Amino acid sequence: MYTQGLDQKSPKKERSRTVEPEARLAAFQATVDAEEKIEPKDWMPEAYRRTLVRQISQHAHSEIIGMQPEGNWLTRAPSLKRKAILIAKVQDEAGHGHYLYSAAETLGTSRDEMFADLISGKAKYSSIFNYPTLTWADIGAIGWLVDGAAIMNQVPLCRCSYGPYARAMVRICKEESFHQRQGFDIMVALSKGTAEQKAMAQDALNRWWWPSLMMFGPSDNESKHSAQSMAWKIKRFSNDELRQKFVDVTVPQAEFLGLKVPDDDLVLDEESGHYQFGKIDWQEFMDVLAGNGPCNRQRIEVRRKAQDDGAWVRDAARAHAAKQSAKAA
Ligand code: BYC
Repeated sequence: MYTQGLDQKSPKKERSRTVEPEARLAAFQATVDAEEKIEPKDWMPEAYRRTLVRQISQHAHSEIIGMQPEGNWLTRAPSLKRKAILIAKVQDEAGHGHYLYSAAETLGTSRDEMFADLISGKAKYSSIFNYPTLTWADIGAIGWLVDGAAIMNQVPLCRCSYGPYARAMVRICKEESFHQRQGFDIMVALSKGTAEQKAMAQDALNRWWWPSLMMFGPSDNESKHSAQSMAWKIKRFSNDELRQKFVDVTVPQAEFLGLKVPDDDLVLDEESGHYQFGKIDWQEFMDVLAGNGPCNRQRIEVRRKAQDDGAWVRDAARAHAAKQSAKAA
């Protein structure tokens, strides 16, 4: 479904001779403004293509790297039921990664190139997955906060102007909603549990709150891509708008759990109905993006090893495909 654009001439070759006349750009923008989808074989400005490859591949990498902090608890989940649910969730993340890589491939970038960029550190993935999962409550906090933030960010992407990305996001968002509910369910169980369990839930909230706010990206005045991405209807809301929506929805949930959001400046502004929150430590965000978060090196190393260990499977699949096509010929 997503590979229909791959029988075109290589976009890379076209790139160097692409002239983008005003009329074509205007027609493209008119299509976007009319809320029509851009499909792989449609003409698109080169910068639009590059922006999508950057964002979709970063998104795919986040799903794949995001399996690691959660996978860390698969063997230690507190019951068979919790274990089965967590396995299903981690498998979903793998599926999301695959849909997204497929969507990015329709833009003429191969999966091998994207993997290489992840392992070399050229491509980013979400900052959130560079933090460790120290206790079982972290699995609850990831589902509740990280998937909660992901849903806030990703539901608008179902209306993204690029068809394959928008369609992939529909199923992803449905599954993310289930993930968010399972995380909240863990937090409810712990919050209603023993004093020790409640303390564990509070500790997880303390450690995951601020990194979750950072997931939405730099504040609007620092976000270099937002304006153009919004004009192209790739993004529908700015980073700060989405962050605010997340805080407004999540603070009452923390109150329901009887937990304290670790922000002394958090206050409900009765007039606007929005929560005002404290300053985000953007230096920490920049450090994580620069590769110096608590787990950056470990995450990439695990990914690199998985890539190397899987080489024989790819070789076998290629050999099988060659044999089949030789037979057919
Ligand atoms: N982490 O101009 P900006 C998930 C980068 S959820 C790392 O605002 P843009 C999951 C940004 O790439 C997570 N890097 O950029 C959940 C750019 O760098 P480059 C994944 C970040 O693109 C649960 C620079 O900072 N979700 O998958 O307009 C379980 C300037 O930023 C971050 C998505 O990827 C960050 N937090 O907006 C399992 C959703 N924030 O490329 C899995 C799709 C910013 O110029 N992505 N940067 O070197 C988006 O919506 C947007 O790309 C962002 C950033 C909101 C993340």
